[in-house]
Amino acid sequence: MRGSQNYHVEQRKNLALQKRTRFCHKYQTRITTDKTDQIQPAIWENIIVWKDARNGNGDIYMYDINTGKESPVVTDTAEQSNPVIEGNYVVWEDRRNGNLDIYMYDLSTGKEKPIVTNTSPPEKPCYIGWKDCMG
Ligand SMILES: [Ca+2]
Repeated sequence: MRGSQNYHVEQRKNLALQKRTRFCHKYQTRITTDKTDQIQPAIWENIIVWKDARNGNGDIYMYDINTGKESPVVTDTAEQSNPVIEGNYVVWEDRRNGNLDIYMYDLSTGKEKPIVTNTSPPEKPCYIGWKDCMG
């Protein structure tokens, strides 16, 4: 009797798992199929951006949910990482100049531009700012 009860409990668990799996698959859409890592996703309205390793280093790619179209945002040979998106602007960390800088891509114009390319360590501008404030 006990073995039979365990069997029915296991059957109910398996059924619940199958329903949950079907539910998840119904509402999930795979947007990348490349064999390398796609990580650090961020989303704004219908655009998803992420760090992509398909070219052998970190790049930034995007996917438009409305069109189903994937496209590169930046594929520079240096490392790009940690993308964020808001409105038409994609912003990320970029090592193309040998240290971490911040770059931006404007979706409305298709233009990329550096935001911060200071070669100093991040502590130095803060320290100079502090000294300037103190006179
Ligand atoms: Ca890159």
